[in-house]
Order: sequence, then C-alpha cells, then structure tokens
Amino acid sequence: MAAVRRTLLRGLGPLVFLGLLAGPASAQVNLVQNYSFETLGQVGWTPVLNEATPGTVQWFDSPASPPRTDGANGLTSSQSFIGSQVLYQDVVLPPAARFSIQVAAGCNFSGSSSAFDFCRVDITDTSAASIIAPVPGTDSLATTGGNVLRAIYSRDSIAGSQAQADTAIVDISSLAGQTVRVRVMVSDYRGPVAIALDNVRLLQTFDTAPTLSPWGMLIMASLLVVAAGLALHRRNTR
Ligand SMILES: [Ca+2]
Repeated sequence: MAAVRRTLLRGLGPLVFLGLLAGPASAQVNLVQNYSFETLGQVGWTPVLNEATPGTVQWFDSPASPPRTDGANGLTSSQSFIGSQVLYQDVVLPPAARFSIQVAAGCNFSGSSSAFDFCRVDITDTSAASIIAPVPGTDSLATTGGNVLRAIYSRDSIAGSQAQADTAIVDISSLAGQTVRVRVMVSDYRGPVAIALDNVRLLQTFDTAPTLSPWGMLIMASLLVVAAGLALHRRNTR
C-alpha cells in the first residue's frame, strides 16, 4: 500500500504544481484623466492655440462627429481658418512598472491638403518646446517632431476623410519613472483639418498574486479525496 501511496503522490505532485502555476494574473489601469472625452471641457487636458490669422480654433467634445469609439462622446478639433493647436496631458509613470499606449484616431482634410496640414499624437517630454503649436505654412509634420519620445499616430498631406481606428499598441515601459506628456497636435494651412480622437489608453500593467486555476482546484479536490481514502484504508487495516 505504501508503494501505491508513493506512486500517487509522485504523479499528483507535478500536476498540483502546474495547476497552481496558472498565474501570475495581470491587471491594468488607465493613467489618463478623461481618456474617453465624455466630460465637456476635457478635464485633465490643456489646450494651446496658435491662430496665424483670426479664426475659430478649438477643441471640443462631440457626440455627433466621427470620434466616438468609446462611450457617447469623443474629442475633435475645429478650425475655420488657418491655425494650429495642441492639446496635452502630463502623466506620471511610476518606476519599475510596465506601460503601453494606444489611441483611437482619425484625421480629416476637407480641403486640398499641403505638407503643412497634419494631425499627430505623440508621447513627448514635458519641456515648454513640446507644446509650441506649429506655425501653419512653415512647420510640417517632420519639423514638429522634436521632443517626441514615442510617435503614436500621424496623418500628413492626405486629402479626404479617414475613419477612426485603433492605432498599434506602443510599449513605453522604458519610460518608467518619468513624467511624460500625451500630446495631440493639429495644423491647418490649406485645410480645414480636424482630428477625431477617443479612448486614449496609457495603461499600467500590474502582476497580481497567482490564483488557483480551475484545473488546480480540481486537482486539489482529487488529492483530498485520495488522502482521505488512504487515511481510511490505513485505519481499517490496523
Ligand atoms: Ca468617448
């Protein structure tokens, strides 16, 4: 009987180990305030405008325009004349953690476009230079790339509308411990140009404690039954 018991324990041991090692599980939290632009006024976001000539240049939440891949509202820009604009939010990335960013974006050119018409979303440093709105007709997408730590999205010099879609996920874990800037930039020279943005996900990923998987629970229950049976057998054979 002892041999049977040893065999059972040898067989079940690795299975229990594998069952228990279902984790570690992970959880994510979005570090961006008003990431879905559901609240009018874009709490957490700061606008910077550069109107080359008098006109209406602004950011606003829109329930009707293209930007609404998450919830009821999204962010869009409005420019009725030549101008450019920046919207940004600074985010503290705790040290020794994992981070990624992804946005839903589209950029529409309703007029003839030029090299000075563009939309872009970047992770930049927090320098003053990073939030200088482009000079329409002078700064192109390429010349406003300074201070960029990671490029997230851009569309340049393409006339017509673009459906809003998720960008590729960009891993920014190497920036852990820094304060970074989520910067949205639109420049209109021949436009009008308008970005459609929603669902900004700058995610911190946490590893959580290993959890007992369904297989682990089944194996543990089986082990208890076997142990009880062995104990009963031993008592009955004394
Ligand atoms: Ca939204």
